[in-house]
Amino acid sequence: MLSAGPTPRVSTSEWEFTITTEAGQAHRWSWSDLMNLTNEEITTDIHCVTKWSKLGTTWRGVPLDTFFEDIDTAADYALAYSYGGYTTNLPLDDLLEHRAWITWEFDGEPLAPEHGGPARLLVPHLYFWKSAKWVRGIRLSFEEDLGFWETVGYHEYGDPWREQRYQGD
Ligand SMILES: Nc1nc2c(c(=O)[nH]1)N[C@H]1C(S)=C(S)[C@@H](COP(=O)(O)O)O[C@H]1N2
Ligand SMILES: [Mo]
Repeated sequence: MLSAGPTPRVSTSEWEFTITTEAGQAHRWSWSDLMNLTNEEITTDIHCVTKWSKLGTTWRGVPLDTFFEDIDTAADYALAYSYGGYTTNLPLDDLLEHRAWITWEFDGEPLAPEHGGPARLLVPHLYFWKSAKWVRGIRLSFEEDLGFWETVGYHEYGDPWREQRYQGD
């Protein structure tokens, strides 16, 4: 499982990132907004559900905490969605406390389109299918809407340490 479809080509000039609250309020960031936020370097291991792991990968990005600073929400769940139509669900808490980032650099280079460029979600403490490439936004809700792989039987949470690959694991 790498990409569930063709690689979308999204230029930074058209790229936008939107967080929509459960009340339907939309907050948007352009590429230049993103570049103006304080970013950080992230060094982390990543775990694919098909058993490979990559140790000590380096990324640059903005923690989701920054985007959520001005967002008024009581939602428990988030659905990340991408250019190209991919979706994946996560508890909102898992996006906070510097555990998730919007990233655009991998090993010191701009993120290649195949790997989610211009920007992808990075949530290294969960299986890598949660790290939506070509991320376009996050929708918040009180109920958990399942994403692309979760709808076809992958685990709704996906903790690699508990090997939560499939529903019921
Ligand atoms: N938009 C989108 N994001 C996605 C996927 C996808 O198909 N589409 N696949 C997921 C899966 S299953 C994996 S393992 C990783 C692969 O990331 P990579 O291509 O950078 O290795 O992206 C995740 N994010
Ligand atoms: Mo995967």
